[in-house]
Amino acid sequence: IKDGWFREISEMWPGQAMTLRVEKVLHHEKSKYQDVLIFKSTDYGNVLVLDNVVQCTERDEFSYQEMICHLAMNSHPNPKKVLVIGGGDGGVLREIVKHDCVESAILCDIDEAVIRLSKQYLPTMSAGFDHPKVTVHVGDGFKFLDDYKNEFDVIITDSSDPEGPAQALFEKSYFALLNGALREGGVISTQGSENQWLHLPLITQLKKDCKEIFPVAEYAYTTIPTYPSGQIGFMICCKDATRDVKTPLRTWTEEEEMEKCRYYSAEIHKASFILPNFAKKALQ
Ligand code: AAT
Repeated sequence: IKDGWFREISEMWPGQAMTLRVEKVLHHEKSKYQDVLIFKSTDYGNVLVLDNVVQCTERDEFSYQEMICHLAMNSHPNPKKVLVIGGGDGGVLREIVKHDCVESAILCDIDEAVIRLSKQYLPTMSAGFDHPKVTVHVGDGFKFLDDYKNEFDVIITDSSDPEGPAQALFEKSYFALLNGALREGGVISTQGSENQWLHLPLITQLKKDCKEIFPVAEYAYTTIPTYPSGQIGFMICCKDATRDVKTPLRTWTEEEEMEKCRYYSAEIHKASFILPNFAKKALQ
């Protein structure tokens, strides 16, 4: 923070940086795994920053949390048991329990500080922790997954970027673990290495790795002002070779959609897999 502005300078997006005006620093600590900063911004509400990278702001988080969740959930005919790796702010949990078919949702984040501080400073997201179907586990997602075989219908990896504690969650061996932990017909979604403007080589590699493990592996994206270049992508993969994840299997009525979601809709679901030519070409 300099002259009242937070600047997200990182080698992951060379030569550019998101800046947000700070109204007040609410909390700053070094946790066991990362530097954790929470500030109140002038225009984006409260902001969670890990190792100098914006994780979420109260104003635009819904576009990411809804999409990473519902793209996967609505690509499954009847998800009952759901796992979130990362997602310590609780926002993805909040979205999962919007599906009445869910019987249990487990979250495994590496850092108790993120969970604790989200409960204090990000109440609209951490509301997800209060649901009776939710269980929380603090630990490394990679290690946690290793203990489960043939267990989950949907697994959502809401992880930070590939630098720092989340590095292993972008490796091919991680996708093999995900595949093993899924039940028949299971679906995953993951934070797909940031975005098309900045990380095409990374995304291409990620898609290739996923394709070697899952019969269905597709890239989708959402728009979000406070992530680098205003977009972030997801890998949506399925164990069932006949599944078309680009078309929602289950839909809400338009009225329910409007009431439940501020970004996601069945139309956006389909549209989010359509890429501009430069990206389409690279990912072919
Ligand atoms: N929904 C908010 C967005 C996030 S949060 C990422 C979470 O992943 C953090 O809470 C962090 O503690 C957790 N995490 C990191 N590594 C691991 C791990 N190995 N196991 C379990 N959890 C982990 C993502 C923001 C994306 C940022 C885009 N620039």
